[in-house]
Amino acid sequence: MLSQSMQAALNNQVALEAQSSQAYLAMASWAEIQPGLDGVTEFFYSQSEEERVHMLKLIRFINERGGFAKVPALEQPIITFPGLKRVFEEFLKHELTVSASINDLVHLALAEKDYATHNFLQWYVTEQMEEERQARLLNDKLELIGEDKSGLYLFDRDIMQMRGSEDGK
Ligand code: OFO
Repeated sequence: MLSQSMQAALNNQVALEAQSSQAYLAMASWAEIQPGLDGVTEFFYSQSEEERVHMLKLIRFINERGGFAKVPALEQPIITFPGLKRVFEEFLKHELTVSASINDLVHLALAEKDYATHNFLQWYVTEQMEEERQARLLNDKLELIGEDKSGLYLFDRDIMQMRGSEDGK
């Protein structure tokens, strides 16, 4: 059985994962109407789907442990960007926020001696390490490329191979 405080904290995480899904959906939609960003478009549609799965995993866990998962209201995320660099900066910023939130949850689980939740959260800890690594790498690549058009072409072509592992879904 989840404590009230753990249930509330997990429900906050549900909202954060939903917000991640919305944010990446908006990035996909923005990229889709830019010329030549097919790879980036698919990358963010796929990221958005992954975040929805992360949200669902939490919802199922909360309910299975005797709590009540609250489906959150949706906030409109950032929908337009001055350029690709900003998109990926926001991506990294968002992932760092999610990682910090997961860390707080792990801390709470240990403080409450809720080892079942602690065990459940390890999947998210691993996932966040991978997503942060990927977001940093993509930002570094864009930094190197700068305004070089052929570099951006290759970036867009190669990004699909950088999607998270399939078991990250
Ligand atoms: Fe939910 O995986 Fe990142 O945010």
